[in-house]
Amino acid sequence: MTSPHQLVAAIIPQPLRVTTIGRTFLMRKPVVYTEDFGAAADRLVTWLQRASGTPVQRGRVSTSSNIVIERHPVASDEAYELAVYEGGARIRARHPDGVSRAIATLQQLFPPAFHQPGGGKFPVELPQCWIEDQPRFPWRGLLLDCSRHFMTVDYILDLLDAMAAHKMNVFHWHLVDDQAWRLQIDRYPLLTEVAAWRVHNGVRHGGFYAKDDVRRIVAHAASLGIRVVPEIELPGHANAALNAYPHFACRGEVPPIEPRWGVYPDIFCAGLDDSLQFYRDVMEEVIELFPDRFIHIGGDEAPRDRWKECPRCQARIAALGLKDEAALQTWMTREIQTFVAARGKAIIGWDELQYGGLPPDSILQHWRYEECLAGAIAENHQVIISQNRHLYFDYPHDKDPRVHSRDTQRNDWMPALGLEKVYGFDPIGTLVPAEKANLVLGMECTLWSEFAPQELVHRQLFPRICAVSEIAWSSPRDRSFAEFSKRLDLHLLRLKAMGITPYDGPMASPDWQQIYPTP
Ligand code: TNX
Repeated sequence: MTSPHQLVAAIIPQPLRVTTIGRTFLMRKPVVYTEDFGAAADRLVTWLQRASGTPVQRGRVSTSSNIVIERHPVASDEAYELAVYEGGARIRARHPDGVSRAIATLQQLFPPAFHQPGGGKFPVELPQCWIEDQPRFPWRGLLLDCSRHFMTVDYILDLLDAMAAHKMNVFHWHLVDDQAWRLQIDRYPLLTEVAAWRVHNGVRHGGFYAKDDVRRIVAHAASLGIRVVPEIELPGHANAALNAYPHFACRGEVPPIEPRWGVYPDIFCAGLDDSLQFYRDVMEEVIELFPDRFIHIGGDEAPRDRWKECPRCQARIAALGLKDEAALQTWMTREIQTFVAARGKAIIGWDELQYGGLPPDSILQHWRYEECLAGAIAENHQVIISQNRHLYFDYPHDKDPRVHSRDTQRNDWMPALGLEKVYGFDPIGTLVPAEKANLVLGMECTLWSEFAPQELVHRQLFPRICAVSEIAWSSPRDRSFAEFSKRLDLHLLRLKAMGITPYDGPMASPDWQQIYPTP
């Protein structure tokens, strides 16, 4: 049994200030009351009902156990105050996002059993406490690659809940890559009829997100205070889309869709007006579906060899008076960026986008090339830190010989990334000079799924995402891995109750060579 005092001492991510008085409060089935934050209150009621298996009411403050949610001028939209006292609990925030973060904290004050449907019981003993909290960074993201492996809508909905429980607030949805295009686009039906599927060793793998699926995911995320940023790669990582529409490729033909990872040579032909029109059409439908101000346009790993030999691309370079193929990529990016900007949207791109100069208002997501990060910062662009050596959760947790020796595709480019290394990462003062810290919007961990079909995603993410939630949310003062590890021990009970099985030491990994033999 965990005591209420242990629970309040084991919140992840660590709040800014926690004051306790060593007393507890016995909460009977509470009444949830709010004047301003109805949707958040409903969500809390749903959680309490699921946890306890009994109906919980919204209503007037009357009983001896209340949970009250009030509007209050705290420091920022995500900031909140939470008190547990002799009459119940009180949440104060100025915005629904702050209420969402407070609920995540309040849930952790309940015994771990409450995180399992039907696992909790009233009355329940809660620690009396006073918590003031606000995030370090406004952007605390997770990239989920649903292209290399398809993930179901239900899986994503649950993952959003797990993100909210850790106060993560950006779901970066990687929907397009060489191995599949996953987003329904009405004007290009072959994207989901052809480009969402592959056959390997006689087995068909794939799936796509219909517009209604997207709307469900965006709505659920919004209810949790999570933004959804779609990524539509431009002009590279396009082999799947080009299988559906090969005439957009420089040579008019491309290799079949297969689980061969890495960088593919065929990208959209930049000399073809139809390629640009394709992206404009796609963006129009993307803009309709995703309310967030940002659209990620990739821009990474786009080899330009085909453009060098393509008469149409060369004609475009000549007509526009461009210096080379790199300038052609910059031009193409700008065409699409101005198109979305006219519709009120801004773009995010990977490091490589910086080589051609970043469009105004755009954000750089840093994964690998430090000179690009430095360049973006020098030009006062905002940046998101996803540096691969610390935040790529497709990398193995340990130097597990059973993974490393067998897995030739993976050996060279995926160094081991353990929990302590993640927790010890701070981009400020290392990657970014302290005087430019204000340009760091936040951090995002990535789950590229070449080696992680859905059933392995939890194992790759947890518990490393707990560490990221803390380095991105909590103040870096007094950070100690030993102390975090103690809190994590208890936190693992919460995860277990949520049905999440985290990584727990090396295990025999799937034999990828057998599953995906090198062609
Ligand atoms: C690099 S990060 C990629 C992805 C891969 C990942 C594997 C980036 C912009 N491109 O396409 O999935 O490495 O770790």
